[in-house]
Amino acid sequence: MQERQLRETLANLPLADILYFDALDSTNERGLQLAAAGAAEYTLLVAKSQTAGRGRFARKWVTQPGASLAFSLILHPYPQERQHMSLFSPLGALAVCAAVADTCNIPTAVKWPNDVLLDGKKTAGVLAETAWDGDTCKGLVLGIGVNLLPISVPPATDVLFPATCVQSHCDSLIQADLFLKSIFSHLIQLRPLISTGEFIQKYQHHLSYLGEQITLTGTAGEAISGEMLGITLKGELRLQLADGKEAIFAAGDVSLRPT
Ligand code: BT5
Repeated sequence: MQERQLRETLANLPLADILYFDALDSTNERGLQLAAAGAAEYTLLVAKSQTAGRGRFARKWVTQPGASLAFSLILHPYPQERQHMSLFSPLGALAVCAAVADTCNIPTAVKWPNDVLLDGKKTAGVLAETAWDGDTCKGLVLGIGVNLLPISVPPATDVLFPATCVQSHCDSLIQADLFLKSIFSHLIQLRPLISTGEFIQKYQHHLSYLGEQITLTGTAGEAISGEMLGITLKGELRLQLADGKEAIFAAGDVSLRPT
């Protein structure tokens, strides 16, 4: 993706600024620094390559120059959205799903809470982080990484979950700049729904493993198995345990694996 082409493609979108980097440690890391320094809502950071791209729980995210999309968007959640901060990560995932649907004839699914799956394999990941000044939230940084072309897919030995890329499921040629434009356009369309039940309905509609047996792994490595019942209004996972009781898990506490 050439910088000039990207700027032309994104020219008419309501972005405050477009910061393009040939190489960067992490667009989320730089986004957090800029948010803390007062960067405006819808400042976009795009990197061709990342040397320290990251996922949740400090996991590594692989960005392949020329084949992956890696960007972060600075948001300043409105007061009514602040009750729903945990839904920004799914917002990013649903925007990626909608961008895939614009281009390809393949069903998309969200693996709770932040992965986009095509044919059951991970093609995109979302990382929402917040910048704080004491008790004041200085902004939310929504980072999205998408595998576009086949060489962006890391070897199976390097990933916790099977991976794929968008191009492998599409006949038409995927162009990074247009794909980013589509994600952003869907994101701003979906964002007003975040504080409504309609958002949860859309989220649940895309949820993979609904009604299936799954295993959650807690931060201490403990495994919790049960049937996925759905998600709560806050985006927490509802699980029916072996004893028939329902348990609720927040995204920051557990990782999900199909059983
Ligand atoms: C995520 O975390 O999936 C969130 C990834 C967010 C990346 C974007 S890129 C732009 C912005 N800047 C950043 O520094 N980050 C964001 P998580 O659910 O924790 O998944 C991480 C796991 O995904 C790793 O441990 C690997 O197993 C796997 N993985 C790493 N790179 C991958 C890739 N390119 N494709 C598929 N899986 C990958």
